[in-house]
Amino acid sequence: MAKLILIGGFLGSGKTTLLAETAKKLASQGETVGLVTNDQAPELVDTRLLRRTGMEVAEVAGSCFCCNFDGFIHSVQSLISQGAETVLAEPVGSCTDLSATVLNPVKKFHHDWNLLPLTVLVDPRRFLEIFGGQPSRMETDALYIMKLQMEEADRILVSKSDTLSREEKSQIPTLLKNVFPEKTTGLISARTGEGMEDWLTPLLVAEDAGTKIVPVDYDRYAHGEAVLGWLNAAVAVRVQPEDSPDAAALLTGLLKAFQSEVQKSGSEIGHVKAVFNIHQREFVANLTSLNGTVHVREVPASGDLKETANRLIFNARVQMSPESLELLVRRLFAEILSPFGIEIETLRSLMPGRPNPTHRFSEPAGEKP
Ligand SMILES: Nc1nc2c(ncn2[C@@H]2O[C@H](COP(=O)(O)OP(=O)(O)O)[C@@H](O)[C@H]2O)c(=O)[nH]1
Ligand SMILES: [Mg+2]
Repeated sequence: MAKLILIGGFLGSGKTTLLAETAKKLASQGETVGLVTNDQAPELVDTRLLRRTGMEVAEVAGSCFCCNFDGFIHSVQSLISQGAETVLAEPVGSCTDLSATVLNPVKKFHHDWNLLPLTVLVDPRRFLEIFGGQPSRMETDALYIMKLQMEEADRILVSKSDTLSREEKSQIPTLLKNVFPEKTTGLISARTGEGMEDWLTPLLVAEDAGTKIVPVDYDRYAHGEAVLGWLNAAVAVRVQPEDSPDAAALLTGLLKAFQSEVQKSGSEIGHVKAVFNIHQREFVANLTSLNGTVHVREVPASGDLKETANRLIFNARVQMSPESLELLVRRLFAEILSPFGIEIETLRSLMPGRPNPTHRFSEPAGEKP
């Protein structure tokens, strides 16, 4: 039976990174792994990053898994038919109610798959904003989505444990036990591997998938999603073969300029991420909060995964209107990328629509026969 694992959690919580590390770990044990990414629009940084694992990646773009359940099922089926023994799927970060709308429908309609428990990741800073009394710039209904994600989870993992102080490393597990006494919770770092074994080994033989369905106020959920403007863009960059621009500096400049512009309005950032390919080198950038640090790194390009086009993929989810977000991004592209001839191939900015799930179960589906 093919295994299906969903790893949810809010924007920037570390899902894609954990998916990639889990996929590599399972592949090293001889398992064939397939991956599913998900977004409201095409041109996904995540898909590009996960293809680097060398594993098959299917993309459900244009709608979340719950609102396009058939598209999700089709992606999983196609990966399994190509030989995947385990499928790892990453739902949209602002998505919740997955137990009622995805896990339980899968349990009911797809007995031939081994559905494993729903893991939800939470960024430690956001966790401390919600439960540790720290101030938050995030809209209350976006925080409501994060709370629902944790409440419906079968496993809660506070991510990026490598960034925590000693005090936080003891404070967070205590808070987790107090708030979610009945759940399996823990700390994890996909970067150092801390907590990976403790999470994954029991997960692979667990049977408690989608055990919790929580009441959801869809007006608050829709509002929490709608406060985030969404933008996905792909830009062709014209650079002469003899020119060797400092791509890392350029990408850092772009994200820092973006950050300081957004800081003027104080709008919280969910996640800004970019992949920049230039002269067959690949650079990845991330920013996961308004006052966070811009991280840029070069990732080794190899063999078939070498991207030959000089191209920037840019994804931003920010608490501002899609129109303002688009104006800002177009202006910054023109200013910062001005040393090159650029051509915007695609640019979509949108406000996520009201979630309208294909199925919604009010009770967990019965046990497998
Ligand atoms: N320090 C640290 N950073 C991490 C870890 N996991 C993810 N990140 C960083 O957090 C940011 C968001 O990660 P990503 O996997 O794209 O999150 P997603 O939006 O939930 O898919 C990126 O800059 C990652 O490099 C971790 O375990 N430790
Ligand atoms: Mg992701």
